[in-house]
Amino acid sequence: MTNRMTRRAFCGSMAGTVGLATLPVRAAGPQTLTARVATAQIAPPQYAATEVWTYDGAVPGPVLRVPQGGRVSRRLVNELPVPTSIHWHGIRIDNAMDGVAGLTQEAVPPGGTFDYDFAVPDAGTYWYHAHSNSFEQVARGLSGALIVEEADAPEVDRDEVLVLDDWLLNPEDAQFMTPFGHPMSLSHGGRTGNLLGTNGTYDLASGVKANERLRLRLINASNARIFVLRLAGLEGWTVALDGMPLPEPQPVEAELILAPAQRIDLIVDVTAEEGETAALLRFDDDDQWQPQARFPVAGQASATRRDTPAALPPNPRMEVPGIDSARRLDMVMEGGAMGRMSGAMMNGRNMGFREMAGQGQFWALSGQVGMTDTPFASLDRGETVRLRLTNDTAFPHAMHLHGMHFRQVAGDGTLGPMRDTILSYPDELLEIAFVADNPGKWLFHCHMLGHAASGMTTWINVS
Ligand SMILES: [Cu+2]
Repeated sequence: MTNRMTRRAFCGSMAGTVGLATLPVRAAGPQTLTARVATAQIAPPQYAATEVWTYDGAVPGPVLRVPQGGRVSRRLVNELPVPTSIHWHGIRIDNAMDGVAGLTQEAVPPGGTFDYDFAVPDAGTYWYHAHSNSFEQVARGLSGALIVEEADAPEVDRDEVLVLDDWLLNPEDAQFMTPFGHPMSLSHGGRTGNLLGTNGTYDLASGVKANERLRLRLINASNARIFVLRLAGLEGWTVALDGMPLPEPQPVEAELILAPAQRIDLIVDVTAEEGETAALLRFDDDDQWQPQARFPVAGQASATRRDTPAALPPNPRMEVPGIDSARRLDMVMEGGAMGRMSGAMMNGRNMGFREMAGQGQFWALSGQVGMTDTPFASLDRGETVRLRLTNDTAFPHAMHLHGMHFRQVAGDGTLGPMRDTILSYPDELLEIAFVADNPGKWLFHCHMLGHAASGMTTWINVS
């Protein structure tokens, strides 16, 4: 005690006398996020390091944390050899900051910068990623977590961000297989990796204590993989989807499905005992449950488990009123391998499927391949919209709306949880509803990024 006191007094006197004189003045200017080439040991240690594209040298990029209602202010510095931009996925953002190259901004050329500065109205788990040639840039590593913290956060012992990803590497040299837009993956399920991992490593292990309470923020940053997940030695609740709180915590009893770009917030207790290993398991390509992330248990946080957690505080503007009188829209997803589509409109003319395929395009939304000058729909600011989505393809698609969250409309008219990305299975008919309360040009696209690049991208206008 005496020792500590003495040291403290010493430090105090240092700060009082020398500190002011020697502390460097903090350089003026914005905080940066630098996109640059680096190497990372994402494969097991017997393999070489992989050349990756990063934010600030790391895969995934740094975890950005900001209080709800605060601002994210970052200068993107592009040190990549190609143009890029950053999309802040799931943030109900000012349109000019949405980061979609060619729609909301010009791509930032090599050597260039762009100042992102926006408010974050909603607490929750979000992420940021490249939105310029995304199917290549995200696959090379350009993504990271954006955590918006509740003023009144639930009580947990630890808050862990788990960015789930896969990488398609050449086993000979552990470098990315190219091309990123291989026609076979574009026209089928998309680019899936042969190495899976979490937070940039193939075998994430994070020590925990028995009965410890964790908040796990799962983010699927992969190009096209639908993660099927299960808990082992962990028991708990889903408390938020795509950043948005559920009205009540939902006990995790079945498998969790995490489509590309989706997020799940869990609050879990470590029920495994000391010496055991708890885990987040995934259902693997070879039909086995494999650890996606491991949690070796050492020590004990408490003798017993705690009570069910309270729901997260709701975010603003979560209601979707007036669905009975809403404007109705219909969209059909078409194309792909083994599909029924014979052709679609592309670059202003009707094209046969074979000719489309010759130009690397395989998909259409309601008969239109990719972006056009006119939006799929022009919406009045504030109106409620119901959009029916028919999946007339042989593949699942994870459809993402920028700028606004939506709720699924069930057959009986009830509304599901609020999300920004919804998984649609082959031959399925889904309906979503949202309030078009955010003005601007908003992308609506498949988040299987190869699909988005080969026809499954459109946009809506809200004014
Ligand atoms: Cu798709």
